[in-house]
Amino acid sequence: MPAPGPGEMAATVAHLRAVTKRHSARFERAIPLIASENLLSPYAKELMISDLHSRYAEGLPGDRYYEGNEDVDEIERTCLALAKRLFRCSFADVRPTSGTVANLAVLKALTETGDLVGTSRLADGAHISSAGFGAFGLRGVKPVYYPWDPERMTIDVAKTREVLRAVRPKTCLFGLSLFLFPMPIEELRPTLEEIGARGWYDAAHVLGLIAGGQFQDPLHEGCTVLSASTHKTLPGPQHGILLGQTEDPELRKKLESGAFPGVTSNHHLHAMAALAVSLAEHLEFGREYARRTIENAQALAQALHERGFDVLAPNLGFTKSHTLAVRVEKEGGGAEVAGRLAASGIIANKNLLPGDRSPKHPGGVRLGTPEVTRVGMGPKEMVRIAELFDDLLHKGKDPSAVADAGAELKKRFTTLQFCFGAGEAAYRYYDLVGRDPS
Ligand code: DSN
Repeated sequence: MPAPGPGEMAATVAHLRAVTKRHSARFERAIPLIASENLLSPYAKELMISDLHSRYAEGLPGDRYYEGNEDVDEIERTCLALAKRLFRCSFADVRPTSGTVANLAVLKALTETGDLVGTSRLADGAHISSAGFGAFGLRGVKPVYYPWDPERMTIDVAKTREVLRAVRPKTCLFGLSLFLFPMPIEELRPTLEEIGARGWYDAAHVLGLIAGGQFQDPLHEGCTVLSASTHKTLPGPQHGILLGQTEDPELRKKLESGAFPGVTSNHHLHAMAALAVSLAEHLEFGREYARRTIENAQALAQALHERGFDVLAPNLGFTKSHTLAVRVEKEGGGAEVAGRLAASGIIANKNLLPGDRSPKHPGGVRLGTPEVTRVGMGPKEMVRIAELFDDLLHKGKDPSAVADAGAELKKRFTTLQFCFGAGEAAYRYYDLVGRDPS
């Protein structure tokens, strides 16, 4: 595509392209360790910029509010079938446009204003959906917090049983954004049954690990409903999904109307189609990708621990997921350390850790391995990344030297893996006809 032409607005468009290109180049050099980020495959990306982006299709396949949806119907039916096959479940809805929107759809379907809903505290790793200032507040439900077991780094089963029996919430949400270990759903299942509560699992972070058979399987352990975003360990587009293990027509209808018209109008057809590609790719490559993602998280945790970092849960093997958490108070605190890492090309986020006293001063950083695994890094590279942390945060090495060393490592890992079209550039910016818009 030629440059947009003369004039102020054309120059603005050209500038936006240049900044986006700069952004891509930044990430091509960087060591990306945000636990909630990943890269889209070439075939999924292609559908993201297809004509589907321009269309409306409210409703469900075969029952739309708009005309012209014959092909959309076929794509959505395929997407639904792939989702049910990948997660071995009986219900799917691929219309939520994000994880939070999926959570809102479940809240609309399962709860009434004023209800009590079981969940974890933000400091114990819960997503902001559970907060009064988030989706819970919007729906007007009140959280009932599960006590935390710092020894097992998950919900304290015995104390949670007591809370649930005393308060008897009708809905119990499980799932975290700092998700190191599976949640004890099977252990809590008899209590949920006893009090007549429905188990709901927010799988945003671990969706790809569940699908790859490398984490717990909540829909077969006691939760009837699962909500998630689709772009973390499942390397799909930014979108959302609802899954269920239920034949109850009333519950299915409630979930479907929670999604539409509850919390969406159009459901971003380009992203839904890209999701279908990602689900198919995960059926083909997901088991190995999930296995390696966890292996890398454990290797990075071990290598940081050996270099004197306070990685959480050493007695439990640090993590059983894609995520590890490092308490960095002695290195300056979560905010300062995340900033120093970013200035050295290592992208991570500050994070509240269990036991933190003030939400304004997160004591740790959260690190994740979905993206470095996606570009082909393995345990050897995790050791090198830990050395970069050590150089920067313990040995006082110059940030730009650390950034150069990180870029040197990254040079060999800039193509997409675990997808059809593997080997395609992961970060390079191309225009629609494949040219570099310099
Ligand atoms: N904010 C995302 C995360 O980083 O965990 C979840 O929505």
